[in-house]
Amino acid sequence: MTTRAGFVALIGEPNAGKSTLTNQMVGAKVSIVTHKVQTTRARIRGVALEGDSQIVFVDTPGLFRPRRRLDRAMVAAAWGGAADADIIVLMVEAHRGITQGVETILERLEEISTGRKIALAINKIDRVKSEALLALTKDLNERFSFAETFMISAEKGHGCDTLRKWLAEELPEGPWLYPEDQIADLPMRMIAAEMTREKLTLRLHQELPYQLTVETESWEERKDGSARVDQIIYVMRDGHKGIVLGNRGETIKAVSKAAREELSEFLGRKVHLFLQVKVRPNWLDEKERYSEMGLDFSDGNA
Ligand SMILES: Nc1nc2c(ncn2[C@@H]2O[C@H](COP(=O)(O)OP(=O)(O)O)[C@@H](O)[C@H]2O)c(=O)[nH]1
Ligand SMILES: [Mg+2]
Repeated sequence: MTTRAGFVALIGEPNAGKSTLTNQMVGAKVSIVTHKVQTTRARIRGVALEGDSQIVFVDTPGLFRPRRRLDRAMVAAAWGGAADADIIVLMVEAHRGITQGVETILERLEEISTGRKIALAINKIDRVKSEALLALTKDLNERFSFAETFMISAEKGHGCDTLRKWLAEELPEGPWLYPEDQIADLPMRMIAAEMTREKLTLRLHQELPYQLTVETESWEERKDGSARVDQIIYVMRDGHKGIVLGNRGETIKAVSKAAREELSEFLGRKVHLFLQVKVRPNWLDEKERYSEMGLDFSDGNA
């Protein structure tokens, strides 16, 4: 039996649906998803099997014009993910079409295309009429010669089987890269921190989600089979701490409950989750915070 294996990097603007597609392909939630842009901060690998192929999806942060150190490190991680991959899939939102952001990405595709195929996935087809899709496909293929174009709905799963089968055939022959039952390449402490960050992002408004980070401080396996997980939420200002805690601690309680339930379901056992909020005005400039997120601090240098 010839096996195939390799990396497929998903790139695109923030909110294109990269994390949703990763989860859809893996069949489990390994990457957090929200309606807000720039939710994904690091490169997250989700593993899917298709026939004799093991496809490792590399979910990347979105490609956008970076302003802060964290933004720069995120964008560098996204391009880095693409440059290391066997195949790249550019995701474009069907209803938004060729935005300025998409144009900027298209301009840089040529330079990373050597030695690898680049496919186009037009996502969120559930939001548009099919006539619009044909025009968009044509337009995009005139700007870059994609190896193949797929029309998908990452959320509903439409077109995802076709895409997965194509990727499975295109990957190089070789032994599998991960054990058969592994679905993600991310330490559990980080997945747990991401779950909490997702719940925070869903509850907090405007810029606040971008100004905080979550770290798993300790993880203790208990004799009764449950786990005790302690996490710290770093915020930048006292005022932010108050907002994260909420009136009489309501917000943090709700976040903690939602994160605990999700983590407990993921692990299939009981979890005791303890959250603590700390004010750290300069966390965005602290090297250690970046390594905890799986990002390269020096990539953020201007
Ligand atoms: N209607 C629709 N929404 C989608 C689809 N795929 C993703 N979304 C939504 O788009 C938003 C951004 O998705 P996400 O996966 O976080 O995008 P990312 O920033 O590229 O990782 C979320 O609210 C998703 O639920 C899709 O196929 N159809
Ligand atoms: Mg994402």
